[in-house]
Amino acid sequence: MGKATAIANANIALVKYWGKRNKELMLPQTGSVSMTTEGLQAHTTVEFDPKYQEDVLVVNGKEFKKGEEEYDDYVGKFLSVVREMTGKDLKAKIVSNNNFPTAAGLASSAAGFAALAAATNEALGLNLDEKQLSMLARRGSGSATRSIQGGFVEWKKGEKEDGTDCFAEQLSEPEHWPELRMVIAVTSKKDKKVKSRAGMKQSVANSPFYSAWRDDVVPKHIELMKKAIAEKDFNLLGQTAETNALMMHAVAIATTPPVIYWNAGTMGIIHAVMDWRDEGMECYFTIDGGPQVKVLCLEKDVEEIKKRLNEFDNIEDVMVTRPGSPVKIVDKHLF
Ligand code: 2P0
Repeated sequence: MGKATAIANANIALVKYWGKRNKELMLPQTGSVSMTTEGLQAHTTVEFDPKYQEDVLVVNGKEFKKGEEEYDDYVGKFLSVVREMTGKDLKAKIVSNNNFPTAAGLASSAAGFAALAAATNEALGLNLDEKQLSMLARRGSGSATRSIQGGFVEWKKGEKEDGTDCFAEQLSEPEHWPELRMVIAVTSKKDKKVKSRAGMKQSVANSPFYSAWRDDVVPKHIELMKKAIAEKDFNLLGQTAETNALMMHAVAIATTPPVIYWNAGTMGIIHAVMDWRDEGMECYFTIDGGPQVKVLCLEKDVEEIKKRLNEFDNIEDVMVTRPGSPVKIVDKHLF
C-alpha cells in the first residue's frame, strides 16, 4: 500500500518498433533503438489503497472508466499484471499529465507507462531493477520499455516465448552526444484516426512487405544505428533513421485498408528537409505513428531549422529536444 510519483521522458525511435509477436505479453516482432527525449514528459502519481472500490484513472484532467478503450486496453491490463505480480487485489488511483500533445505520434504512452511503472515500483516497494522496470513498462505500452533509461536505448526483442529476455538496455548516456538535437514540427494536435497499436497489428496481418521489414530491414538498421551512436556519426544516424522511418510507413501504407499517418504538412516538411540537405545543411527526418515530423540535426543548426519550420503555414508548434534523462521518482504528488 502506498503512493508515489514519477516523471519520465518520452522517447523517439531511430529504428522503429512496428508489430507484436505476442499481444498478451507485449513482445515485439523486432528490436528497436531510441533516443530518450528531454523535456517531453509525463508526470504520474499512483496510489494503491483499499479505500478505492474501483480503479480511478485521470489523464490530462479527463477521467477514463472501465469499459473505455483507454482504460481496458492500457491501464486496466497493466494493473492486472501488477496484481498478478503482487498477489494482491488492491485498486489504484492514477493521475497523469503530459506536457505535450497525447495520441498524436509523440510517444505519450511511452512516457506515461514508464512513469507509471516507476511510480508503481516505488508505491508497492517492488524493488525492481532497471531491466525489470523496462519489462513492467512494456506491459502497458511497448515503446515505454525504452523510456526507463536515458540517452540512447535498445529494446531487445528476445527469443523466449515467456518474454524474460525482452527488455531495454542503455547504449549510451545522454552526455555521450549532448549536441544531438531533434526539432519536432507539430503539423496537427488532433488525435490520430488509427492508433499505432491498430496500425501495427494490421501491418503484421496483411502488409506484403512485413517479412522484409522484420527479417531484412530492422536487423540491419539496428547494427548501423548502434555503430552511428557509438562513433557519433551524425550522417549515418540520420540516414539510417530516415530510411527506417520511410520503410516503416511503406509497410503501413501497403496494408488493406491503408494506414496513412501523413498529412499535407508532413509531406511538405519531408520535401523541405531533403532540399535543405541538398543545399548542404546536415538534417534528416523521422516520423512515427502520426503526422508530426522530427528533424534530426546538430546544435549548430537548430536555430536555422526552427526558423525555417516556423515559416510553414500549416505548422502548429515547433519544439526542440535532446538526449534526455532517465525516469525519476519525485516528491510532488498530483493528488
Ligand atoms: C516506436 N511507435 O518504435 C514506434 C514507431 C510508433 C511508430 O511504438 O501497442 O504506443 O502500446 O505497444 O508503443 C507506438 O506504439 O504501441 C510506437 P503499443 P506503442 O516508437
